[in-house]
Amino acid sequence: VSTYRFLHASDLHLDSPLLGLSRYEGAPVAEMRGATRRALENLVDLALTERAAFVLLAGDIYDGPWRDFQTGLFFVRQMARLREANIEVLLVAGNHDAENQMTKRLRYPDNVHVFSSARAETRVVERWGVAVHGQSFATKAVTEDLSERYPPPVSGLLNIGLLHTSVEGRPPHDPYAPCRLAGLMAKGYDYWALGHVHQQEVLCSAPWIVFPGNLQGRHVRESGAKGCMLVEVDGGAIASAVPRSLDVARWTTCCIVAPADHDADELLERFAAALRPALAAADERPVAVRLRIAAGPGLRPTDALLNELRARGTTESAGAVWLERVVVEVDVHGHPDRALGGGPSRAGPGSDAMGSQAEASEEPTGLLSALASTPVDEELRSSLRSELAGLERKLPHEVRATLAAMLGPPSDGGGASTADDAVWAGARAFLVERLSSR
Ligand SMILES: [Mn+2]
Repeated sequence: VSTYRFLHASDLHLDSPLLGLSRYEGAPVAEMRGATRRALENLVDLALTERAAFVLLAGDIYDGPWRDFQTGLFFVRQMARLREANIEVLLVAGNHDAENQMTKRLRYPDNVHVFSSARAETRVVERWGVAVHGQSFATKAVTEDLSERYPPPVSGLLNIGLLHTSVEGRPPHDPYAPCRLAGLMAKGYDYWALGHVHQQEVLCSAPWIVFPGNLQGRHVRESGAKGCMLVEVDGGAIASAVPRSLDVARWTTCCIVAPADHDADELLERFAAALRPALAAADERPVAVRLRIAAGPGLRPTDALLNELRARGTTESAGAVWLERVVVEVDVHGHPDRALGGGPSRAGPGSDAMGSQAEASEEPTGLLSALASTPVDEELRSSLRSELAGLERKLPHEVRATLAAMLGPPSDGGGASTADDAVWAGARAFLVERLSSR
């Protein structure tokens, strides 16, 4: 076959939580739930509709070891759809799903080839006249240049290198399996199908050296369209490689300047105006928005203001906007930023994968002051409850009984139980101590 298409994707991070989203009434919770799974379904749909010859997955299929087998079962189900259509999948493990990281595993359908982590190997697919060379990560932190030991190209075939790498270092990505761009260019392959960097980037087009970026953005720093590369092969050579969007939700940052008198109506108008282009760019998808407001020192980040902004976002988008966080940037005298909503001081519901974890790099000083000052409000209390309930289900029942005795009966919304307060006080003391010692 001389003309065909294949797909190149990487960094699926299947079942990775979407970070920084606090649930509120009107937010597109259902639409964003399971976004990484929906994006993989979209990839498989694209492979089927484009009649792809094969699919390449360049590492970080999983975010880490599976919490349970559901993640693996879901992946197998999608691979089985490709098997029905006779589409082969070739994949390497990356740093997140390195061989020694995965505590649970399942056998894959026979259309899936996983490259060895022991050495670089070549998989020839006769039907398409292609040789794919690859090696999986054995451990999380692979520091040597794996590409050096990739086999020489097989003459007469289309040669593809499948590799999870930071290339010459691409901060903020961890510098795993670093290699030289010149080394990749000199290898004699036709296409380097890379993974690890979550931003789509074509480093070179002769030969092709490509990061497709991740399949679905997972926090506000992974903004814009996400998807895979659709690659055309014609007469044994790469004819084109174009990005295709597969994500089901977008992340974006909107910036506005507060009116000088901090008039709330005008502030909301400016927010609405900033939202419109972001919504248009997202093409009907739900959008998680971080709003940055440049303001004089008089703008008070109140709960009422946060909810006015949420309400306006919902109105403008018919419920497609999820206001991730509002950051008020005080533009004089170097006052520290103040954050509203989202983030560490107001963790979201812990009972599902919608994301309640704080981003690791968020300001620890902000967290410290939040911990020192935050009274235990109802939102936090109920989020703590659901977090504990989720944990509780996984415990052996004798431990569960002890825990139940410690916590007492759940408060019915209004009442503050002293057991909750004790848990909160303990958590606060622990976190303040750990954060202060840095
Ligand atoms: Mn990754």
